[in-house]
Amino acid sequence: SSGKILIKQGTVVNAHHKVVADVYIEDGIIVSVRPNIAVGDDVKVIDATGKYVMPGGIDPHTHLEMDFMGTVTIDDFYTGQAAALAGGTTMHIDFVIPINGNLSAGFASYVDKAKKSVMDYGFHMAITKWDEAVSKEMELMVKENGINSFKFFMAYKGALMINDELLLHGLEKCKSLGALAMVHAENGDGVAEGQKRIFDLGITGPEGHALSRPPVLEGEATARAIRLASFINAPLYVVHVMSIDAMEEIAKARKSGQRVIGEPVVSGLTLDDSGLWDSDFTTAAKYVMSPPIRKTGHDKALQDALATGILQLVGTDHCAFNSTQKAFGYGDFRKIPNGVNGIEERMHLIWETMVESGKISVTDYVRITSTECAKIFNIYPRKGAILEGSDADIIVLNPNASFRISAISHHSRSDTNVYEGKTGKGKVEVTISGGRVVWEEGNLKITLGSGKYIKMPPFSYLFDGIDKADATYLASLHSPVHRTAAAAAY
Ligand code: DUC
Ligand code: ZN
Ligand code: ZN
Ligand code: ZN
Repeated sequence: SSGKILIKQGTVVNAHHKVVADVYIEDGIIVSVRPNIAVGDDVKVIDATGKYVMPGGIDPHTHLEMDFMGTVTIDDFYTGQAAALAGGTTMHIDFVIPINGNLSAGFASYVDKAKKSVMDYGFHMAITKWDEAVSKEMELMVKENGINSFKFFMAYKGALMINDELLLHGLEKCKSLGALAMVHAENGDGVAEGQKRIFDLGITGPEGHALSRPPVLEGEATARAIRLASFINAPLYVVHVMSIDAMEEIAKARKSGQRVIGEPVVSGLTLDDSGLWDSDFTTAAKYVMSPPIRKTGHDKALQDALATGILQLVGTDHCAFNSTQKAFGYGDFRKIPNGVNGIEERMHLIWETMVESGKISVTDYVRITSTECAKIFNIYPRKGAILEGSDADIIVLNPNASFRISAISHHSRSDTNVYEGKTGKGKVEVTISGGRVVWEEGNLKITLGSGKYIKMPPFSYLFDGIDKADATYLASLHSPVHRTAAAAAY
C-alpha cells in the first residue's frame, strides 16, 4: 500500500552517526533502520545509493500569513509549507501573534490559518505587550496548547517593544513554566533615534535601513538580554543573530557556562548588505529585514561560529513580501515591510555554504538543520532523527546534483527571491513527510490539511539542573557562614 516505503542503500545520517543502511517506513513511522531489509512488492522502493538519507529539516523561525507593518506576509500555511517541502524542510515552528495583546485569540487565529497545512508544524508565541492577563495566559499556552517558547521584542518601539522590567518578568514567568524565552535583540530606543537621524539626513532608500540600525545596537541588546537571563538564571534563545557583535556576546556567555542558544538565519550566513545599495528600489527593498543583513565579514564570522558550536541551529525568519508590498516603503525606508524568504532555500544553501565548502561534516549538518531544533523544543526523537519509532520525515539528498534558485521556479508566492541566481551542489531529490512521498522528480504531491500540529512540552534539556542551581544559590545566601562573612565585609 501507499503507506509502505523502503529507502535502499543510502548513507543514513543522524546528528552523531552515519551508516549505509535501508530505512523501512510504514504508516508514517520509521519501523526499521538496518542493512538489507527484504520487502514484498506492495512496497514503494526508493534507491538512495550514493545519496544521503537524512531527517527532514526543521525550520525554527518562520512567519506565515502574519499581519505585520500594515500588510500580511505573502506565504500562508499552504504555499509556505509547499515551498518548505520542495526544499527538504518537513517541519517549521511559526510565531503566533496575539490579537490586541490577547494570547488565546491569537492562538485561535493561528489554529485557523494552519488548517491548510501540508506538513507538521509547531508554534512559538510572540509577546507583544505585558500585563497580568498575559502572564496568566502564558500558563494556559504551556499547559493546554503545546507552546513552550515565548518571543520578547527589545525593538519595534511603540509597537511590540517591552522594557527591561517587563523582560525580567517575562524571563521569570518563562522559567517557572519551563518555557524558553526568546529575544529579538536590538536596542529599540537606539533604532528609533537612528531611523530619525538617517531619514532627516535625506537618506530615504533601503540603504537607510542598514545605516539606521547598526550592529552596535544588536550587540548591546544581546548583551543586556544575556545578563538579565543570567540574573534570573533562565535559559535564553537569541533569534536571528545577524552580527559579529551579537555572536561574540553569545560566545562569551556560553564560555562561562550560561545556557544561551544562538540562532543565525540563512540570510545572515550567506548574504551581505551590498544589495541594499542597488539603484533599483525593488531589488534593494527585497533585502530589508530586521536586524539588517550586515556588511561582508559578518556572514563569514557567523559561519565560523556555527561550525565551532558557538551558534547551534539555523533558521530562516521566512517572512516573504512581494515587490508591491515592499513598495509601501518607497521614499521612506521605515515603511518597507521587514522580511526575506528562505524556507525553501535553507537546506540547499546551508549544504553549499557549510558542508560543500568543507566547514562542517554531514552529521553536523543534520544537527544544525534538524536535530538540535528538535532537542531545544523538546520533540526529539520523534522529530530530528532517523530512528525506529521516529516520524517518517526524511529527505534524500544527492551530493552530486546541483540546485539553482530563482523566483521563476520557486514555490513561494513572492515575485522576488533574495537568493536569486545562487547555485550550488547538493540537491534534495526526495522529501517524505509523515510517511508520504511529497516531493519527487521535481513534483510536489501534497494534500491540503494533512499537516499535524506538534505540541511541544515544557522543560527541555536546557532546564536540567536549573532549579537545583537556584536552590543551592539561595541556600548559600541564608547560611550562617555567608551572613558572618557578609557582616565582616561591611
Ligand atoms: N524581522 C523581520 O525582518 N521580519 C519579521 C519580524 C522581524 O523581527
Ligand atoms: Zn518579578
Ligand atoms: Zn525578530
Ligand atoms: Zn522573525
